[in-house]
Amino acid sequence: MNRLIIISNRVAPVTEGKSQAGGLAVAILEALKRQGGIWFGWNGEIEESAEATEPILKKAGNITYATMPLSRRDHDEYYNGYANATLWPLLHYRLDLASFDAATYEAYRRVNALFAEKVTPLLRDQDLVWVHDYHLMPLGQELRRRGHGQRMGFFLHTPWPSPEILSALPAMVELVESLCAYDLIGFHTRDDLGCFTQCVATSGAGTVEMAEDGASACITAADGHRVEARVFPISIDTTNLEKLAAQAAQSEATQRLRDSLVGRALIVGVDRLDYSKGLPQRFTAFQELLDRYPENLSAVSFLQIAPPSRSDVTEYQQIRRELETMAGHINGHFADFDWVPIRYLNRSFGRRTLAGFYRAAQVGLVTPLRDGMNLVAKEYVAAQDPDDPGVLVLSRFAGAARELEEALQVNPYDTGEVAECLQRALHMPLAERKERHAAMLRHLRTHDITRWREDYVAALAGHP
Ligand code: GDG
Repeated sequence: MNRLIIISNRVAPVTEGKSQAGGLAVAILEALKRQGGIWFGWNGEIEESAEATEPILKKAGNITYATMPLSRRDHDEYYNGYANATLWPLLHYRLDLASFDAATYEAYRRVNALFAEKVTPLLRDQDLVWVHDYHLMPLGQELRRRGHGQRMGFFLHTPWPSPEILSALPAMVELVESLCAYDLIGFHTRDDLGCFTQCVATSGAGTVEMAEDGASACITAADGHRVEARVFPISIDTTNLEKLAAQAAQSEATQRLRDSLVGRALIVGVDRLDYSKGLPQRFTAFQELLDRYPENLSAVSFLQIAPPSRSDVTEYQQIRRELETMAGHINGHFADFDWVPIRYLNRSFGRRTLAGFYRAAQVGLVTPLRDGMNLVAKEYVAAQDPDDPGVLVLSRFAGAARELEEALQVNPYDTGEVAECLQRALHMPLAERKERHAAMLRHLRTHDITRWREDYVAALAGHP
């Protein structure tokens, strides 16, 4: 079996079996464990001599972790700069938040070249190389320039926006061309794939032959290289989460949460603190629920868990301040001496604790303005008690909306509609809740993280 070489910006500090490990890290580890291989990327450290440093290799069974530090300058310009202040907002349709700076693009290319240089001595001819996410789009091209002919795949975890948005990016054509150096490019949805193939065609990077079902395309790049672009919707470890949530229903944390609610209904949201997640609009929608349907006063609590992320980037500091002000304002206006409407927590919790919180909530509120997939939506469904399930209110701009058709789907910008759907969710009859939940759970049991990983690796190996 060919070795698998996973390359991602960050190598997750994962200890197997640890409850903090996210689904993606676990899936990657499982793939590596099966095939044997290397996980290469940044170790999270900043060191001035980074460029001269060789990757640190740590072996655990048949997996080698190969990690390296970044210099302060590369961290600022490549990671905080081009990746998170240019590409991330653009890929999420936020032209208004994207900054354009030739120096950060230069750094992006430089770090991709550096990664290619550092991983080169570790590669063997028969390896399968799987590169993850928007930080590393040009990496495949950099590896090809160094003579690597192995099968190479790329998977994009964010949306791919329409060409009208992306054409604002000065380097768009170069980036699309560089993606054509891979053999396989994976997206979450057909919409993303469709937008990507339009970009390929309009930029002249290649010619596109779309499959009839719209789920894959064959691209012939300008230099004649053929690339498959295909939809692989990422998912969760469904059965594991079902079990975890059933156990966590009795845990001390879940019990404490239930006790604190004294019979009130609970709405739950769990998101990295990121402007793509639509949190200010969500807070407004909850406020409208209380305004328009006053029977919810003192009867419903909204628990929003939002661990801070990328806090070096100005826009992330701004949204944090905005949400603190909003939560303070809404609570100040509506709270009673024995009830606080919004419990807004800027911290993370263990997976088991989260699973228990999902299960205790009558409504899962997932309203990103744009999201590649959104795993929280899937986790909320898997964590429900099938005999008395809660209702998922889901943004139609999340990739997950393509699969979770039985969720109450909303336009997250239309806060009035979200408030209405919250009211409907809170009062949905049991039979309807069960029917919707069963259909979604059926889908998630067959379309889980194992299927995602196996489908991708098989296609990468050339055995679709
Ligand atoms: C990107 C794309 C795509 C969150 N808070 C805590 C915690 N989490 C876990 C959730 C979930 C994961 O983090 C978040 O995944 P999402 O998919 O919701 O969002 P992003 O972080 O933006 O992920 C996204 C994904 O990549 C995969 O391709 O779906 O569209 O943006 O698993 O449970 N986990 C723990 N404590 C927390 O407080 N343990």
